[in-house]
Amino acid sequence: MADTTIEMDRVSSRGIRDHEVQAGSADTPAGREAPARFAPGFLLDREVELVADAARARVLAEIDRLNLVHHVAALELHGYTILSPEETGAAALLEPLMAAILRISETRTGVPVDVVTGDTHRHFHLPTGQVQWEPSLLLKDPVFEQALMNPPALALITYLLGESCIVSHLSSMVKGPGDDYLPMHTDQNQSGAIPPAPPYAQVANATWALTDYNRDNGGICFVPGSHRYCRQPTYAEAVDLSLFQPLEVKAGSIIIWHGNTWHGAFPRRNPGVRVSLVEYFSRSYLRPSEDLGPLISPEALERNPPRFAVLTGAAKHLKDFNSPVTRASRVGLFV
Ligand SMILES: O=C(O)CCC(=O)C(=O)O
Repeated sequence: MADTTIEMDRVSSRGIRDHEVQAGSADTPAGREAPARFAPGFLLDREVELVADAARARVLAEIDRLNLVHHVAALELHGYTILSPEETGAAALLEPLMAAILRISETRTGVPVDVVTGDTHRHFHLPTGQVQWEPSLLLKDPVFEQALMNPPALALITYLLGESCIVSHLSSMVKGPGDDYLPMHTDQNQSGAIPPAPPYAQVANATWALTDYNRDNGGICFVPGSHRYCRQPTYAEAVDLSLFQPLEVKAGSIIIWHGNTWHGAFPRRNPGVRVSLVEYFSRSYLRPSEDLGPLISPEALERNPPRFAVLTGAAKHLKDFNSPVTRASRVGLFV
């Protein structure tokens, strides 16, 4: 019975068990001792199981504490959700984030970003669309550490990827006016895993919209519910603009999505630039796009909570394949 329950935990896209594994009384399945003659390989390690249960309880309690249950519902139903600027509680961060991204973008090009006309960014034609993309931001300004540790965004990412999840990359996009749209895709597909994708998230994205997002501003678009297809769009679907449903999002919002959710972006038709901070996360067993762990300074570890070390890969215990936490991460979605 306990094995079946754990299996459901693995396969459920809701990530919520139908039955709790209860320690204690002899008339609950978990209270029965397995006969000692069975080889340990037939049974889950009880210690590991309890670690997974405790992680699940913590993750769901944090969702409750921060009043995020409706966002969890949106993630489950649509595959994405939007934290409003009021919900992020991060109004004071927006101006410094924008200033840091514009400064870093200018350092690369040698030209200040023309935020009014966007003319400095008409000529960018990258595989990621008509954008200037700047990686490794966590190493460039401490303001990005504060963004990473935003409690509601982190709680929702943790719901999707578990407590041991890591930052794969933290980067910025400055998108200029033009004709390029970004074809529909899944982030899961970019992780290199072979389809079909599992129904639970292996990667997830929290993107800070630092300017207003809508269709003519070159905003992101989603296919609601597509995370349940567990596959990337076909070629025809990827370029079928009729599938693209634009988001209307106010500057300062954080858009969060499951790695299976189909998304793309419209061309920016308005003058000016669209600016975003992309926080891309994965489960701890996937290789990150940026190997930040060895590069994070002692000062950065000192000024942030312990979770920062886990997120950036600087924490040692994740590299111990036999620690209860690592073993439990193969059992429960929330570890
Ligand atoms: O913000 C956009 O234009 C799309 C970003 C995107 O596709 C991604 O971060 O995976």
